Amino acid sequence: MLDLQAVHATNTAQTVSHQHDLAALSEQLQRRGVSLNAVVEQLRSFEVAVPSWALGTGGTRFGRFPGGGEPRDIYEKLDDVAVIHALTRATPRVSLHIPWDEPEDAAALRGHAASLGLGFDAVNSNTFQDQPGQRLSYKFGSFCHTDAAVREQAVAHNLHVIDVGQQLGSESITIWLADGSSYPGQMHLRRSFERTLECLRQVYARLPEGWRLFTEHKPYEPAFYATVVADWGSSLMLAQALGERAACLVDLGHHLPNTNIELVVARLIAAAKLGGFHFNDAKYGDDDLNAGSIKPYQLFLIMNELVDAASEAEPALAGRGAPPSGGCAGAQNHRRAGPGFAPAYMIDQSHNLTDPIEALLVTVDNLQRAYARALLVDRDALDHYQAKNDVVMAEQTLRAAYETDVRPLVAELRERQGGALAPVAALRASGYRAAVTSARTGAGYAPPQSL
Ligand code: RM4
Ligand code: MN
Ligand code: MN
Repeated sequence: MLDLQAVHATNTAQTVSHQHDLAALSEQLQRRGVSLNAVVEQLRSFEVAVPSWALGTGGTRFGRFPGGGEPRDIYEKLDDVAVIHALTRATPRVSLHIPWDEPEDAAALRGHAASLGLGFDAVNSNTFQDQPGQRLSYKFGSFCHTDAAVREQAVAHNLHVIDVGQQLGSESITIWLADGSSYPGQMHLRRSFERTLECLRQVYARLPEGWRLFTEHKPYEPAFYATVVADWGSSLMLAQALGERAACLVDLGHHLPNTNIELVVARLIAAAKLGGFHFNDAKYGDDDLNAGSIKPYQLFLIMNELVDAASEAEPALAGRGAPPSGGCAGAQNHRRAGPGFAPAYMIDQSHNLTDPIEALLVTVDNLQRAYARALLVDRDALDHYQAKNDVVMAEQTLRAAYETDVRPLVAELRERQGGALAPVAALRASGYRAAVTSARTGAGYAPPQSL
């Protein structure tokens, strides 16, 4: 459905200025001993999954203001993801929410996705709402519930989600629980955690071969006093108790203000329990804004931990052609990430005011920029300054990478793969939104409100 002619025309119109900017960046990087081409190629490995729930306009608990051409079903959502992938070449997978986007025929959906060049990332279960016809209520929790029958129902739902995921070709399940309490005394803090672990054990025991299970923490909302999986510590306890294939998922919006999220990431890497991310950004709470829109430096520092860990797993990822320049001897001894280091990168956002496709294009670009900047960190110099306790130069080493304008580099990667130099401009020129606005009439699909 995307008018590729229009995309090429926008690329052509920008070619001259892009080449100038790219040459300037290449020269600048050369002076630092970094090959632009090498970084472009390393950036290629950064892919991120789009959540099925982010393609329609989101809402708040006060209302929702839908835009034109919203996808009416999961098929149309996949069509939109295909557009995002065509423009960015970095979003080949979809993370499905069940039952919100439960397919009637999983095999058919998988086939449709494959025809668009798409596959499926983690499937997400939902025991935070009651569904029509559901026997027992989750009002007072699911896995933590005092009633064993409710817990059984919640476990059965998760097994069903795994089953659907298997048919779709997913290889992981993400479990976010709204379980918790809003008043002191409402819930036994330790026993509710034990019951939750017991349910997770039952789900974990039924994980298909090659699958992973992610637990996602969140400190509050909808429970306002104590959530059962409130923080990375609780999530880590669960993942460690469950076993090797359980890991923690870090949603950037699920932390109390001023939490040092890059430190959380570093700790989970050290414990070999970093499963993946839900990227977004926030000013106050679980705001689900575009990743990198509020705290771009934080996003860079998180990416820095990821690139650092990935470069231990695969030293070629150091971004530079030159040999190590006097890094501190013995630094290798502290390296831990290991060869299997491959966190799942996913987006989890709610687009209340913006066109969801445009918001996701901006997000993917922001994520790639942050990752590219992290690739530019001179790790040997950083090791060296850290060893010498040269605080100023250590910080400046990070900032030098962060302050590099990598926009031409990210655009270059997109173009090399057949994508758009400027995705939002290309989307607008293509007329896609107008086309789907006239095509998608009638059904009035209302996506769920933001959580
Ligand atoms: C939650 C959490 C989950 C997401 C739901 C919609 O706050 O972030 O990952 O599936 O919202
Ligand atoms: Mn999330
Ligand atoms: Mn959330």
